[in-house]
Amino acid sequence: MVAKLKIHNDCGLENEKIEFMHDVLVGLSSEKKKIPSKYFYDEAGSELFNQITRHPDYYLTACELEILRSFRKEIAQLLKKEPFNLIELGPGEGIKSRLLIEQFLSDHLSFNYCTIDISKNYLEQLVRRFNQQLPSLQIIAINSDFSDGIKWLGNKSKKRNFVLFLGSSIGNFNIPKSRRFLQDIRNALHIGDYMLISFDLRKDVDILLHAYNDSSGLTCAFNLNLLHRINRELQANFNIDSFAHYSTYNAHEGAMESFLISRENQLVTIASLNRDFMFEKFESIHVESSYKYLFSQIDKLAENSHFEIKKTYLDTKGYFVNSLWQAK
Ligand code: AVI
Repeated sequence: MVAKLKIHNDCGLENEKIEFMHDVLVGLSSEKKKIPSKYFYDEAGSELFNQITRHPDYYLTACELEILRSFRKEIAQLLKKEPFNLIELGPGEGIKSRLLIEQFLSDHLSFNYCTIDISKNYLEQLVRRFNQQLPSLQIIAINSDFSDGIKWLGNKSKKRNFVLFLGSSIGNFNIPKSRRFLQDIRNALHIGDYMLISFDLRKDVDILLHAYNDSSGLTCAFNLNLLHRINRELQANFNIDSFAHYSTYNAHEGAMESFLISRENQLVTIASLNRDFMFEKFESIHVESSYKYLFSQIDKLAENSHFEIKKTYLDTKGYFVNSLWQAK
């Protein structure tokens, strides 16, 4: 049977370029320059991110795969009672969700797979791959941001929902934003619906520093690719070689923080914004924060967004958590 493909993109993506222009203008005009990390993921950035997830220094993906392999049977047991929508927010290459889907299919669970991503390119590749690898799977692909996509789904289906928010993606939001985001998801769900959400835990700082300064220079290329993207899409003239990648750990925030640092005094023109931006030597652009969690913070986030923590799945090193939440 051929899997069904529907890509829905009626959630207002036309404004994507305007939003990008706005965020770059505001970010580079601030006293402390910044650009949101969501703009890393153009085609080249997504490919670099895929390579990072396979690199041994970036331990996060290996830990999460170990957890999913160990506990997928138990998760399938929990879901077998009734038909459900498996909803994945930001599937990436779908390697993690595939582990669960294969288990669910082999246990004959009744479900369809809805995947939501801002990147149309990512979605198309994923759907093509899943159509080949998992031909009996019913797929709905929604090209939108997470909150719009989940609202759209909430209105469409009365079935039990099981949301996957994997890859420690929540870690790229600060704590207040995480809380608002999780409350939005909770509001789109029904009482009793489930969410499997992953968090990278606080750990030895050296391990964190290696993960975000990997020995092959992938993270460096990933961060600098943001300037390539601005050059291409907003007609800018960043000289990439005159910026350095710098990632460090902020112990008080509990976050890895990444910056691009200007190696010299320089003027950069962004033609589509009709603006020049001055960079002094050693001036930084903040490009990403990756929050690392204490167990108490995870408990508080669940409580504040009206979820109950049903299970906490850990990898053997104790680096990473997949937390199973149920909507209260
Ligand atoms: C997607 N996100 C959870 C990754 C992280 O660890 O913050 C993105 C990333 N940045 C550098 N390496 C990976």
